[in-house]
Amino acid sequence: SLAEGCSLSRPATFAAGVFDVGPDAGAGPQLVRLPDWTHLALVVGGLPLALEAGEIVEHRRVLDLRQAILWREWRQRDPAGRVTRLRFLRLASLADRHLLVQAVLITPENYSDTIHVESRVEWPVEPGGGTVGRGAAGDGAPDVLVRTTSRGVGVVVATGGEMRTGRGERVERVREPGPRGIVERWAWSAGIGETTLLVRLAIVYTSREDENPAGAAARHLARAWHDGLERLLDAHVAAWSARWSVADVRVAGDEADQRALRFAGYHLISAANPEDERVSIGARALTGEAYRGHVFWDTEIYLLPFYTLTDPPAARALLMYRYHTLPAARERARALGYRGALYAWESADTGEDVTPSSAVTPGGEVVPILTGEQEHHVSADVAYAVWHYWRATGDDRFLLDAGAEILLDTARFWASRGRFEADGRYHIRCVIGPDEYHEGVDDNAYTNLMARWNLERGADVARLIADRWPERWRALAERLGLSPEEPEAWRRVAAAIETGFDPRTGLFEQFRGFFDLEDVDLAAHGPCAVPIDVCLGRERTRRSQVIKQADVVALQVLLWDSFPREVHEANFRYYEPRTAHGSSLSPAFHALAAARLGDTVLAERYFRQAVEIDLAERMSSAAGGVHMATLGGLWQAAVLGAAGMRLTEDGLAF
Ligand code: IFM
Repeated sequence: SLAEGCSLSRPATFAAGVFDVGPDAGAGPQLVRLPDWTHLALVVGGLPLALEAGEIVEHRRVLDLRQAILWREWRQRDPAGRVTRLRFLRLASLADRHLLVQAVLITPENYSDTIHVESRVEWPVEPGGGTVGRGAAGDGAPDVLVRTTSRGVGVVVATGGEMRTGRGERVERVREPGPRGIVERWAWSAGIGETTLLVRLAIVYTSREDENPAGAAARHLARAWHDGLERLLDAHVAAWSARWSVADVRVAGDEADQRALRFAGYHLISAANPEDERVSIGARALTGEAYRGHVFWDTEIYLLPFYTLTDPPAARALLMYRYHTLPAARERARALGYRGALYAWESADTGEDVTPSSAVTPGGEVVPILTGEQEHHVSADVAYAVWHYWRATGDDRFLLDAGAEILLDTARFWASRGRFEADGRYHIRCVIGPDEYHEGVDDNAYTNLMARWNLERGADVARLIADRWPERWRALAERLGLSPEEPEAWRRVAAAIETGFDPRTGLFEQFRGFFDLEDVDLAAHGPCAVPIDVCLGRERTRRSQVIKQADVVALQVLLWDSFPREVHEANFRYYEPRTAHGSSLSPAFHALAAARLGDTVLAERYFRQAVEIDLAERMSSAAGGVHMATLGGLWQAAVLGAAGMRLTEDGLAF
């Protein structure tokens, strides 16, 4: 979006963890649209300056990934022939998470005239649901306050601007309440070739961090002004430099891949906050409204490896979010008649399941969404991330204070989710695996094998803590009501879990009956402008072996060391041609698996396919925000795939 707005601009500001329920209560909570702090109206000699008025002489926006600054260079010839040059800078500080900075240099190139600049910080016209706002004028008073109605969270956006001419003279500011917020105005007679600088700071505080967000914001704003622009910029750039020094991936010989990995790193670094363990990262982080800011398994499976290996405190905070939402996961399991903890398929601030119950297809049909009821593998995915974080970092304190409880209660869930049946095997019925084209399936290989893994790690962690920290174990077991026999029973369940593995072919059947479904030749089907389930129709897709996204392939990626190479080869070659990549999560994991199998050509093809999701608008969904799982998957494809990095008992191996 552009500061002065245009017909395509749709600015939005979100704060992690600030949700509200909209008028459509059935749709669940969504990230609250906060006041747009960036808005500026520019008027030259009575004419508004806009890209759409007059002639664009030059216009370039650069997202500086190294310093995390958005630069904009703009030269506009207005309808009266006046050429104005503007240079903008905008950032959200990594050194100070409350601080947002905007600076603009304005130069009249071929004229002298009066220029007016107006900033308006207002609560949105279409607030997220019942969100209400109010404004107050005057320095030191809260600028714009938004209060979420369903959650009662208050958000204060305190702003202020300062303008100086090239001669160092301060331009007088008029500050007053507007109809929905605060307005600041400057007007000066600009001499030809003279550059004027406007600096604006915005401070965001929520009642999540401070009981009195207005007071905290006002104090913070005063401190920031005292520090001054240069120090604020230096601190931000230094914070980014520190993060890049451990997170950068260098690619020799391919600039496009290099840029794609830096783009991924930029968004991954931006999205995490090691200081807040009450929030996680939504499918699009804070970059857009798709999925309403909800958190999926994407975080634990696609993003966590990046954080675990480059920023353990951020990884820990993300896992603590799952610890704090464990009560909701326990309640969900209990409500559905299971034991232990079943994490929400879609989670927001409380950890309750907030998956919408229906959606409208591109053809206008209202279809039920069953993932909230049936996509249970998320519990094993959370456990998987906990275990790997602990293995990589040796953070015993986290394990004892939080991680073990997650591993134990998710294992307990799996021991209650399925049943021993007449064939002596343990079956898990009526689930949705990662391939969401097939609903209500039995013995999904991904779900069952991840459940098996979860049960085994649950039993392992019980034994480990009982041996190494017997006192802690006694307290934990008592609190969870765990008898000494229970973890041993998990091992028996794990040993009996149906895997769908056929030793003759080396294949896992994606779910029971999958091999009997119609085999559609996707390659022969040709390009399809819409997702394949729309092309074939939902019914036919359901009755076919067409797969939405990496399912068995995702299992391979996660449990790579559990299977011999021939099994990987057989499964990848079977499932890859049947996968339609209807989810943005899919191509990067295919790149990773292909790279591990040494199929460089296919790995590169999938890597580029994943890159194009955000950098070439391949799935026509970029307006909803960047696809965080793709970006985390790209990092994994490069580091764990192409570079072949693995964590072994002896440390890192390549
Ligand atoms: O979590 C994913 C899911 O696997 C496929 N649909 C999109 C979700 C959010 O990215």
